[in-house]
Amino acid sequence: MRPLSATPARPVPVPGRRSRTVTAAVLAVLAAGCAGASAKDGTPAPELPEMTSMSPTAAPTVPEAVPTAPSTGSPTAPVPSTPAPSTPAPSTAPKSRAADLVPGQVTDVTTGLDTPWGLAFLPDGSALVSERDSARVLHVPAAGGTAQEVGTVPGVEPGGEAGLLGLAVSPSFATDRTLYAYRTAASGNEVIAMTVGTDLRSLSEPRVLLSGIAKASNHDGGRLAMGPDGFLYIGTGDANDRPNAPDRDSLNGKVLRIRSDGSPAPGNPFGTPVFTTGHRNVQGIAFGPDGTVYAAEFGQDTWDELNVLRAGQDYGWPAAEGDDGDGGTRPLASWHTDDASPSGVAYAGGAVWMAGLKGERLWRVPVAGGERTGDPVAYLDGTYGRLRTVVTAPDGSLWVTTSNTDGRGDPKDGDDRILRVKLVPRP
Ligand SMILES: [Ca+2]
Repeated sequence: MRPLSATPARPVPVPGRRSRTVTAAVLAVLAAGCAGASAKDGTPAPELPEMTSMSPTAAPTVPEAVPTAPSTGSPTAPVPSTPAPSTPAPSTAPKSRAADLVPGQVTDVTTGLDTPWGLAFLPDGSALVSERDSARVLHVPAAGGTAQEVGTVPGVEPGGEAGLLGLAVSPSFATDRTLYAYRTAASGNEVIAMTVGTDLRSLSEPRVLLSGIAKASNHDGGRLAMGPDGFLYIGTGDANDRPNAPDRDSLNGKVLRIRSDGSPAPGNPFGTPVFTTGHRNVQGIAFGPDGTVYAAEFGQDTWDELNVLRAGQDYGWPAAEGDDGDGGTRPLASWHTDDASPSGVAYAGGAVWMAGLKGERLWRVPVAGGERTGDPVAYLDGTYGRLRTVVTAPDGSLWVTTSNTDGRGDPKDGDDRILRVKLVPRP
């Protein structure tokens, strides 16, 4: 068991970069007590001496972290059956428990998907899922089973990491039947809205809400998330053009926030769709119960990030990556890119859950009110391959999509799949 794992397994390959690890970062945060808070304020790295003095091999925190990952994080977890057999997984209402839930039983919701990307729940607990390259939207029953095609989104030009990406459902879906999607079109990335047929077997012609997001073979962002404020949050990438990220006039390398008609949300810091700046490639956005906005982004070669977003703040890219470099709001947590490469995030049970593609694991980051309350712990490590998207279902479980057919994975029988990860009280 290795809660903060893999980083020490391999030397940090980037010459000239400080070879800090997640473990070291966590050690420093724990040792410094309030260091997490100061780091979040972007104060210049007073933690450095501590980090370098505490080598990752000096592992006083490891024994503390291990018991927090009972039977779950272990790669020995049996495939779709219970990784935590000692946990009886009692009621179906973990939602009522405010905090400290951990993975219990893992089962298949559906299989046979082709690079699933976006996932959004409907009011009845069933879900819509997008396929990146086929541009299809599929309907998945709440109880699981075969995914049925709703329709194919026109005008999608897949390629590399681009295609039909994030989905979000209108808060008034029961009456307006509106589905939002992020698509890569000929002219660039766009946010569109469509009306879903009452039989869940048709989509209207798309209405473009927001365009002008540059596309590229990589760094297309693409995550959509409906905020508790009723506005649509959009994670974009720098489109392989780094100066986009800090540029307030560019929609790339940003988190954007718009109304349902595509206009900037009131309260946006610059009177534009831009909510936050200085991101490299945001594919994960989630909201805490207090409305805190969490977002994950891919690092270049060194540090992936989980950030707490605040309107108008700059998150440092490209001048900073993780805690390295100068400027920008510091991340809440960072990981070596081998251990995470994070796409989707979700909030449930006192934690942000972050799906790792290259890391092939699901990270649990305990949080409260935008502060980290403990060490990140990995679950499902290596068990299901690349993990793309995680969303909290209406019943309080997590639905997690694999991404082994995306050209970078090793598909097994039935891939790609949606997993249901039941959350249970920590034993
Ligand atoms: Ca950053």
